[in-house]
Amino acid sequence: MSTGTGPGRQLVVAAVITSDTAVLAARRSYPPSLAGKWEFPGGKAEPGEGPEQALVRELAEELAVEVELGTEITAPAGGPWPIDERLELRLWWARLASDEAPRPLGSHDRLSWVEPDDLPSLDWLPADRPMIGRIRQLWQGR
Ligand code: 9L3
Ligand code: MG
Repeated sequence: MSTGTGPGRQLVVAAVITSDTAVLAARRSYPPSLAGKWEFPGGKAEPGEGPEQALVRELAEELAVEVELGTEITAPAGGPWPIDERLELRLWWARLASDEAPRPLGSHDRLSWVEPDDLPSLDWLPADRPMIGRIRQLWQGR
């Protein structure tokens, strides 16, 4: 199988961090093939680590924030979002646990709070762009 999701793919976790009016987008600074593209921040789960535990760790490492996770945002098919032949992604809503503003610690060169209606105008990673429609839909129904 060359597309889709399923056993054998490594898990990547990411968050849609929300304020009252916007969501946090992050522009990648590496690797060169992905630099300059916007994403929902996160990264690979490590062996033995639960997905939500991995996500809290990644956000602390990348953005120096503590978050409270909300519900998972699943793909239209109901499961993880496909990235490529080797990776699949699980996505959660999240809120900042304190007033401390996120700071890019190396994985990103820009952070931006974006109103959901403006999300389509950013230059997204191909894997993340399909998530935008679902996020806007859920945001409208919240
Ligand atoms: N990825 C795609 N969308 C995202 C994230 C956080 C990650 N929202 C892809 C980019 C990399 C891989 O997953 O190919 C691993 O991500 P990272 O550990 O380099 O952040
Ligand atoms: Mg990352």
